[in-house]
Amino acid sequence: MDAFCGWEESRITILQAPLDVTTSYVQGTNLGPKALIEASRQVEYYDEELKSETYRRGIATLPPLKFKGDDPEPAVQLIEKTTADLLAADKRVAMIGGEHTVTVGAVRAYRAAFHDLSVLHLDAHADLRELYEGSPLSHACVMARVREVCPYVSVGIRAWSQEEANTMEREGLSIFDIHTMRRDESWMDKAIERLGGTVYVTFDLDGLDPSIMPAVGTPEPGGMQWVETIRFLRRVFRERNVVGMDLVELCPRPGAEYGELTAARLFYRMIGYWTASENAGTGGSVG
Ligand SMILES: [Mn+2]
Repeated sequence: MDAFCGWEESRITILQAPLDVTTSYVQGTNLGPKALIEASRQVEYYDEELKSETYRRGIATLPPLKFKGDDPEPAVQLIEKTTADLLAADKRVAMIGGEHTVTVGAVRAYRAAFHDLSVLHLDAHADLRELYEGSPLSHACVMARVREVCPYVSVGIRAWSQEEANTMEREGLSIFDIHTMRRDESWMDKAIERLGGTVYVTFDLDGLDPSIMPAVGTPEPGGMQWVETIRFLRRVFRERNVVGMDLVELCPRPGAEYGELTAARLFYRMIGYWTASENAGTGGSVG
C-alpha cells in the first residue's frame, strides 16, 4: 500500500494506528500496520475479482501516528482529531491497527460527521465489557464504547462473558454469532438489513478462523472462512454506503507470517470493493 498517487487527488487515506497498550494475551499489535504494508508488496495489484488494479483509484498513505506512554485516552483523542481533519478535507479513512481500541476514536469522529452512522463489527469477541482491567478504553470494551454513540451489528462472534451475555439480552443487540451463521443461511441478508444506510466497518482479524489468520493476539477456534467473509463484505460495500473502515489486531510474530499476507490481501480487497462502489455512479461498478 505504497503511495501511488499524490495527496490532492487521493480519496482514501490509509491511516496507521500502531497502538498496543491494553492487549491482554500476546502483545505486538503495534507492529501490525508496518507488517501489513510490507506484506502488501506481495499482494497481486490486479484484483482478479474486480478485474482492475485497485491501487490506481486514488489511495494515499500517511506516516504512522505516534503515540506516547501507555494511556489509551490521548491516543484515542489523537485518532479522533486526525480522522475528523481528514473527513473535513473530504477524504475517507481506512485505518490499520493496532489494538482494537483505535476504533473508538475513528467512530467518534465519523459519528460527528454522519448523524445516521451505524457500525459493522467483525470479530471473534463481543468486546462489550464496560471495563476491562480497570480501563473503559481496553480492546475488550470497544463495542461498549461504540454502543454509546451509534447502533451496530456484530458478525462472527464466538466468545463472550456472562456480563456481555446479560448486556446482549437486555439491549436486544444485533449479534450474529458463529453458531447462528452456521445454522441460518440467510444470516448475510439479515445482518445487512439491520445496518443503517451509512456504515463504518471495523474488522478485528481474529474474526477469521485461526487456520487462515494465525497472526492475532487472542485467537478463537471456529471462525469465519475466506470466501464467506469476502462475499459478505462485497455485499455490504455494494448495498450500503460505506464511509470508513478499519482492520485491527494484526499481531505479527515468527511462524505466523502467512497471516500478514492474508491481512494485506483482505485490506486491499476491502479497499477494492469500496472504491469500486464509490465509482458506481461515475462509470465504474462492482462486477
Ligand atoms: Mn477480537
